Amino acid sequence: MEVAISSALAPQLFGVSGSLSAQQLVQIYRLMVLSRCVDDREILLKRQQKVFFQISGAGHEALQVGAALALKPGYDWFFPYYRDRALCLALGVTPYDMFLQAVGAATDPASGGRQMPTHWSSRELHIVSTSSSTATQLLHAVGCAEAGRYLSRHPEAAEAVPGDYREFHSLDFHGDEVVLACIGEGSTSQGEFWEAMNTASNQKLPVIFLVEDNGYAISVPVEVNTPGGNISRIVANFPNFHFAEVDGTDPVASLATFQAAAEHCRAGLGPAFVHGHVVRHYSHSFSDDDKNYRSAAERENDALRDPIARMRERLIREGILTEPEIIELEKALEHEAAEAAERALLAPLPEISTIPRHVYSPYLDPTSAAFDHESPGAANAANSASSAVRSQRTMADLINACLHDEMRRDPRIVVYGEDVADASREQALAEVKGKGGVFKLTAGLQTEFGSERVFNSVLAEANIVGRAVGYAVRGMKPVVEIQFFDYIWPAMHQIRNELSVMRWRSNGAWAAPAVMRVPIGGYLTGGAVYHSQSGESIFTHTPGLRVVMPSNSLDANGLLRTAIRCDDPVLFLEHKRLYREPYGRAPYPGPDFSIPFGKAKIVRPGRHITLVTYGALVPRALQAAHQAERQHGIDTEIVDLRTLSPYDWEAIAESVRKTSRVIVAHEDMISWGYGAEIAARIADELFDELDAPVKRIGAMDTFVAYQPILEDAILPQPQNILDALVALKAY
Ligand SMILES: Cc1ncc(C[n+]2csc(CCOP(=O)(O)OP(=O)(O)O)c2C)c(N)n1
Ligand SMILES: [Mg+2]
Repeated sequence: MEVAISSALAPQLFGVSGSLSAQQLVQIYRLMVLSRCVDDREILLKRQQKVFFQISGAGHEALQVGAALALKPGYDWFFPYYRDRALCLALGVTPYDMFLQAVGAATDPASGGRQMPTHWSSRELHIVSTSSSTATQLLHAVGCAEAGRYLSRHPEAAEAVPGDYREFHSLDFHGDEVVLACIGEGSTSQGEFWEAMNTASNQKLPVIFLVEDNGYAISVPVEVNTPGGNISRIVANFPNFHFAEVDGTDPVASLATFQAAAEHCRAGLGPAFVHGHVVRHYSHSFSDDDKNYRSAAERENDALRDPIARMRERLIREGILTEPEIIELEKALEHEAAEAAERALLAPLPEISTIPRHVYSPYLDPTSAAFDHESPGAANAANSASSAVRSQRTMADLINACLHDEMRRDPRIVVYGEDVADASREQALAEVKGKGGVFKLTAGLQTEFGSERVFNSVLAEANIVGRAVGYAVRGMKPVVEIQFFDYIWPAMHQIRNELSVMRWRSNGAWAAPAVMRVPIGGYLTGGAVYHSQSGESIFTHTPGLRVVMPSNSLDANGLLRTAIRCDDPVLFLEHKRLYREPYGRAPYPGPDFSIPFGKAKIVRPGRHITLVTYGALVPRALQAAHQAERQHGIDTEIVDLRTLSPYDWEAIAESVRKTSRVIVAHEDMISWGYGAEIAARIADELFDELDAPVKRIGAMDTFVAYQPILEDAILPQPQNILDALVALKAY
């Protein structure tokens, strides 16, 4: 059979192409057996309680070795899942590397002891860090393929630029690179599988989707997850795909299948779907016993399809190796695995002091002076009564202006989301004004920067954020929009388990510094349950994510610039009610105006009470403070936090030391809200400074209702703030 083989091992062992030689077949067998030996040794270590988790690739080896040998590590890109031991071995991960992860060593190259074994990662080999979540990685693969295509068309975007995140992300790309994304058959039930297939198909992306079908998802058989029991039949109508179904216990057939799939992708014809039938030779994991849910006959049948036993027989049958030679080879591999395990058990363990390392970028600190370009000229002009009313720009204007400025400056930025383009059908732009977002925040971006950089996504929030992870790990800067905060939840899995933890879990090897712009909040009169939600504390509770919430035009402009130029993922919350309010308008501050994160602003100095707040409560607090002064002689100091994670503890503490009385006010529900953390910390660290209890103001513990009299009662109003100021002053 004619197959071309290329991999880390290929040049010296296989030559460039030609039929498989005896030596090549032995090398394939070697990789398969080595994978099994590493699994078996790891199982032994688990029994001895020297490692803490085990999940094996046994039964999947032939399919995976076939995939690896058809692709190029360090050139193509890989998004594996936890069963892909033989794949990773064949790509160049060593047994020693694998055991380092199993023991949780400091020198574990995949995660430094942070992730379970078989959660692969290698920058050098282009294996992007994977989580335990099933199917999330497929969307990363799609974003990665999009980024590769973009970079090959715009090589200037790959150039490093000093002074921002681009300095720390070297970009490499190849015009014909392929992305491999692997998944079990049970996990194809996840929405993210379908979302990834959708975009790869529509955009003809060079992604090979590999479904490793072992017939079970833990204890759940394939027919429960897949109607009719065969995923190939269900996906068959996706356009632009190359489809293949293969006996994944046969490495030679598997290799040929991947070779053809890769050719389709490299030629730019679209994605490929390889459905490999394999067996799960052991139970799901060490913690599972399949005797509890599989019949003896079924298990015996699977055992007969063990790819290693089959390949062994084939080598003997074809006269390539004798039985004694096979026994000798297997012994040598067993010894190799045992020796690697022994060495790994002696490896140094991680220092406790290293735990916080790589939660955020160690290269670029968005709280630093490097981001402090809050030009006093611009700020003063904004506050000055003499500035022309016409030059006063809304928050919506200045966010849009910042996006224009930054896209001009940085060719790595792409902007996408639902309805963000001016018009997907470009020909319409000759006669129409363009949509540019439901709030018009992205208006004109597609017209200026083209449809490759500004485009409508599919209507699927996990798709938006998952692809952003893929773009960002390649060093691009996706600035995506989630249309309403109320609909961020389908993306929550990607935000929490992928985007925010990518850097920490890979011990700094990978990062996903994307920006998510999200309109948030109520006070809309009729916004109701699904267009008024807050919930920022759910995100400030996620390590690795920066959370920003400006209250006025200038802050929005300067903070968005910092969000885009920094090296961490940022959730940028834009209050819908403030987009076009007369409050907080300002002249355009120029293309380099930026505000560091974690720097609060005293929007009203005062002596009697500190009011810590942010977002839409800033203008409401100002109104209440004005009345408190006029009617009751209470002098309130208002601290606008501007960024919620990190937040400016020093500014809060300094103000509380001065006033000895404090209220924390926010629009979100009061219980378990953002104010709970701030109030607790004040009570803890500033107890001696206080003359009264720490008070909180927030919404009622319900969703926001449609009928305006209900909405008014649910959300905190200036009158509630005024009442609290008066009560606290009297305490
Ligand atoms: C989102 C998510 N839900 C549930 C789990 C728990 N879980 C881990 S593996 C697994 C079964 C996966 O089956 P399949 O996709 O067929 O892959 P296989 O393990 O058989 O190779 C489940 C339910 C998870 N890791 N992630
Ligand atoms: Mg399965």
